[in-house]
Amino acid sequence: MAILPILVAPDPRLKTKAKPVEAVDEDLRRLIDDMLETMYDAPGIGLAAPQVGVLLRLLVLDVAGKDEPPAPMAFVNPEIVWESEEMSVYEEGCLSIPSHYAEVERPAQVKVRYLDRDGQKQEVLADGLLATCLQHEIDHLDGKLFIDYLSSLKRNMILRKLKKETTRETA
Ligand code: GNR
Ligand code: NI
Repeated sequence: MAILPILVAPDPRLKTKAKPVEAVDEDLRRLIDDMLETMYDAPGIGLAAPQVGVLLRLLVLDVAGKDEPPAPMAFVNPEIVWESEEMSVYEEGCLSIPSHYAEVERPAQVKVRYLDRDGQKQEVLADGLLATCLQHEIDHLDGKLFIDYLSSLKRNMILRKLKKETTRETA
């Protein structure tokens, strides 16, 4: 297992549409395990492959509460096949946008079709934090970040700050 470096915006790889996974094999399962270890270490409740520089349609998450046992999940080639008309608002953060948080409105429920880590077809009807997190992660696979839902004024303010911090670190 390994902890992978997480890309921070603005990085062009975070704006790129990821390609479907072609085979759920041992190499992919190793990547899934490394992504889970990276997510728990961060710590975060979700992580999409493009955030670690791998442009594949793959994400991991664990939305179990503090007092619950860990519930790691992996979604390969996930697709939203239904979304509710009802919307819900969550305060979102992103490991690729450190220290910035904002309320985002999304469908309250979604049905997602995907392959699990054994390559088996699965479907989940998600609500609550799982629905929000799945949509946030699937957005990453399409090169979309939660700041893309904010006004351009707020988005550019955040991006300017992140850029400044990155320049300082590499100076
Ligand atoms: O750790 C995370 N928390 C979070 C909180 C609200 C909505 C979405 C998320 S996902 C985020 C980790 C991350 O950046 N995943 O891409
Ligand atoms: Ni994110």
